[in-house]
Amino acid sequence: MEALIVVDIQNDFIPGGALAVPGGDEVVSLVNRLQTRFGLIAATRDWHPPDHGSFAANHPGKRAGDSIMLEGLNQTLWPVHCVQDTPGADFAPGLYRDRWAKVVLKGTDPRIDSYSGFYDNGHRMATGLGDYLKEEGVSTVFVAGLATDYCVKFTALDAQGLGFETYVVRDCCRGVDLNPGDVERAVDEMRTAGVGIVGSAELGNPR
Ligand code: VGL
Ligand code: ZN
Repeated sequence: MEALIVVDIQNDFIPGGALAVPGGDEVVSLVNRLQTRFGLIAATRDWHPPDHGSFAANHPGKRAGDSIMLEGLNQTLWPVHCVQDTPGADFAPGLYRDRWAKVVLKGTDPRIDSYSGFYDNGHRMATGLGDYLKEEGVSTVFVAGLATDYCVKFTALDAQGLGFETYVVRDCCRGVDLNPGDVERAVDEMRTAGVGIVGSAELGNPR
């Protein structure tokens, strides 16, 4: 059984948003089409409290792009984004959500970030997505969305680590590329871990 995981296609990650991913809006129509070929679709939603530790604004003297240690983990600092119950945390306009079986919220603990849809960055707490997919009989997952070099990458690596046969649908993702080459390196890292890198065109016809 196959499932699609739609990662963080939210207003703050598309152009005009607080943490805009270049071309992030382009994935909306691509992912809509991709969804038609899956019987089980889950989505992740970045969902931070205002006092989240990943926000540069919560660390006096720090700026977005700086790194700090947060509760023992290296943390890249970001602009304030995807704050719970704000428009930036809404899903992007036009994104089909009617067939989503599950939405997992992540990044809700102010003390730790969560790039993966399965675990926080310290692998301390599970979101429940892994157990859910296993209960549903899923053995293979496809990952698409934003951003290739953060939440897509860590979601795919955790899926692979949990024993799912894992693919990233590369043309249905866009990356931050904070440092040029980050997206390319993320793809290499995923491939090395055993994640398949595929294009939506090679996935065959919708069914
Ligand atoms: C993301 C940075 C911070 C993502 C989320 O969805 O890739 N990146 N929060
Ligand atoms: Zn975030």
